[in-house]
This record gives sequence, structure tokens and C-alpha cells, in this order.
Amino acid sequence: MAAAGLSAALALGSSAALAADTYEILGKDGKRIGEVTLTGSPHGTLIDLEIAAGSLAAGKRGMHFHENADCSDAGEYKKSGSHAGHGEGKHGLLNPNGPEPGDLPNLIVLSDGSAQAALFTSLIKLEELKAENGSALVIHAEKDDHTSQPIGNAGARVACAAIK
Ligand SMILES: [Cu+2]
Repeated sequence: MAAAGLSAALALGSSAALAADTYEILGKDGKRIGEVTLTGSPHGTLIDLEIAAGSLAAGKRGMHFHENADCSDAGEYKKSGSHAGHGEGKHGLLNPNGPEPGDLPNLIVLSDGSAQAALFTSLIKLEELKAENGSALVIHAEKDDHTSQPIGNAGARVACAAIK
């Protein structure tokens, strides 16, 4: 009985040990507009994201993991670098030669400027996102067409969450 209880506790312990981390998302002026929680799985990363009303322009907005955990250049977010795992000609979820590990579906921003998303990527793991220079979740001003190079015509970078 005690042994069964212990093994049940161990089994619970191992699933509870899956890492989950929450990071703040900064908007165009560098102020916090929401947060993203990333949960690591053996097969990829679960993404739960919430952005407050009035934060972004309504519509589909490109969203990717970029290669550096640096959102210190507010409104530009160039310091976040290229897409995580960037490869020449490989951008896009619809690209026959792709995708890049940092590619994600578009974020849909509602008419009040808020957004919520719960999605899963099997293209990259949480420990890979946190390794070395970390990474950043970056939201763009335009829709990602998932085909054009190098960023699907997604335009400027308008929001950034540093992940490390
Ligand atoms: Cu991007």
C-alpha cells in the first residue's frame, strides 16, 4: 500500500516536473502588454498567451521565436535577431523547403486590440528556446503568409518577450 502510494506520488512528481515559465510581452513603447507561458513537453512547446485590450492592431499578425532573449530596443526589437534556427529559404509553415524551428501560426488580434492563444509547436523544445542566448517571442505588424522569404512579409516587429 505504502509502496503503491509512493510510486503514484513519483509518477505525479514526474509530470509536475515539466517546466513551465511565464514571460512578459512588451509592446511598441517597451511597456508590458501581456504575458506568455511556455510549457515544455518531450515533443515540443505548449504556448499560452494573453495580450490586453488596446495593445495591438486587429487582424492576423505574424509571430515567431527569434534567436536572442533581448527585447531591450523597445519598438524595434531588432536585437532579438533572426528566427530561431533560421535557414536560408526555409521560412514558412507552408514552405515545402521549410519550416524554420521558430515558425508559428499567425496570432489573431481581436477588434479591441486584445489576443489570446493556446497552441503547440513540435518544431522547437523549451530547453532549446532557453539555451545559449535564450530566444524571444516576437509579434509582427503584418500577417505572415507562411511562404515569402525571409519572414513571410510580416513587416516590422511590434511586440517582444525575452525567453531565458
Ligand atoms: Cu519574426
